[in-house]
Amino acid sequence: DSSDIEKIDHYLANKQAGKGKHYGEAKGRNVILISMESTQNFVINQTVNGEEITPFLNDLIEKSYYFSNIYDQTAQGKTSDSEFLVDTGLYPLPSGSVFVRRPENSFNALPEILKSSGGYTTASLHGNDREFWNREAMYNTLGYDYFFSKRDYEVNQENSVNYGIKDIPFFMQSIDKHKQLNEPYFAKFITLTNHFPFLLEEEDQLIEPANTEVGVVNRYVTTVRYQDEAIKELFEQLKEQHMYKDTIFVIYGDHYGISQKYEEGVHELLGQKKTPVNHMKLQQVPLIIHIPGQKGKKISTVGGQVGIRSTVLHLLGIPTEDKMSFSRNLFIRDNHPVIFRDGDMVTGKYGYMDNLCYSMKSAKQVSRDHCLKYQETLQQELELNDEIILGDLLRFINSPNS
Ligand code: GP9
Ligand code: MN
Repeated sequence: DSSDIEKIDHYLANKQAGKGKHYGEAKGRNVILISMESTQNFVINQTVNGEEITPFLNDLIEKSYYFSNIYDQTAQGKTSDSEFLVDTGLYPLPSGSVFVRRPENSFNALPEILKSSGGYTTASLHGNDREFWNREAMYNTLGYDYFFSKRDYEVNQENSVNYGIKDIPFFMQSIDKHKQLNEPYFAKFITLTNHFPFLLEEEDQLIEPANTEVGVVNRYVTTVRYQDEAIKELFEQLKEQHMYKDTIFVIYGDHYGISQKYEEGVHELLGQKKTPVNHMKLQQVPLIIHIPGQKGKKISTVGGQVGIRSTVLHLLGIPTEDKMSFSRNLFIRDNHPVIFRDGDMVTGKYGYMDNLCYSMKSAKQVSRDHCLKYQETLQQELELNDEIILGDLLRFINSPNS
């Protein structure tokens, strides 16, 4: 009821005060989000047999804001959880996917905010079926005007692999749909080729597979390399169509690709020891925000995917103080813990995993007190989060007339 809302509002208010240095830098621009399937941060600036895995992204980073310490906060809802984190600034549920469980809720999501504060047209583009992850229903709730899905693409055996249409034909066929959106627009592209078990025909392999003991990891390198090429070709197309300059690009990994079961192969590839801290660091996903014409800057603040929404709104010059979410602007984020759905957490200094506390610097186990002092915040945030989602509490503040 409304007392719950007050309690939550009290907790969330003021946490995001102030306008940082980058406020409004991308005001009025079109927004293109690229959700990169299963893309972990370790591939960035990493070579295999002397070849870069992500040559295009490595170049792009030099002229972008590159957030190099951002953690995957998804749970069982995988891609749908990452979409939820970005659009709502809330955490996913501990089990299942919010997309499937709560499609009728009110969320005051990013597409809705962009529509009401900036007159944006909003769209999601993805080569899978509309029903997958209950996207069709949830996208209505989140405020997407258009959803271009498998049925809107020409998909055949030749241009497909694994889950569906390959990223290059997906982007190439997307341009015509995308071009029709009224400006300013918010368009989300969700890639697909870099999905477990990372299958790719030889003709599409632009890099040799890695040679670790783990086949999954060896193949992963080739599908990430392919995805990098696809994004490069998207950028080339956008430039040709004069759709590049007036846009802000937000490119991020949706969640890990290599599960713990296969992680030895990554340790081998990176020449690192199998330690809890290295495992934790492998949960990082890249976050690249590119505003054409800007100077590059690496931001090493520790944060999570939940922070993407506030960061983007901040750059667009749309205030976030009045928005109910757990999203903290990644440019000015303090030492607030990055919270994982299973109760683990990480700060700049400490990582809490399976009830043990580690120094992120020395990788050694330290007294649990260093981590336990964040427990109250962590529990409070997750509890409030679940109250909001399960009680559909944002409906009380969402009404356009309120
Ligand atoms: C399917 C794609 C992949 O549409 O989003 O789903 P995932 O298994 O990564 O959640
Ligand atoms: Mn995914």
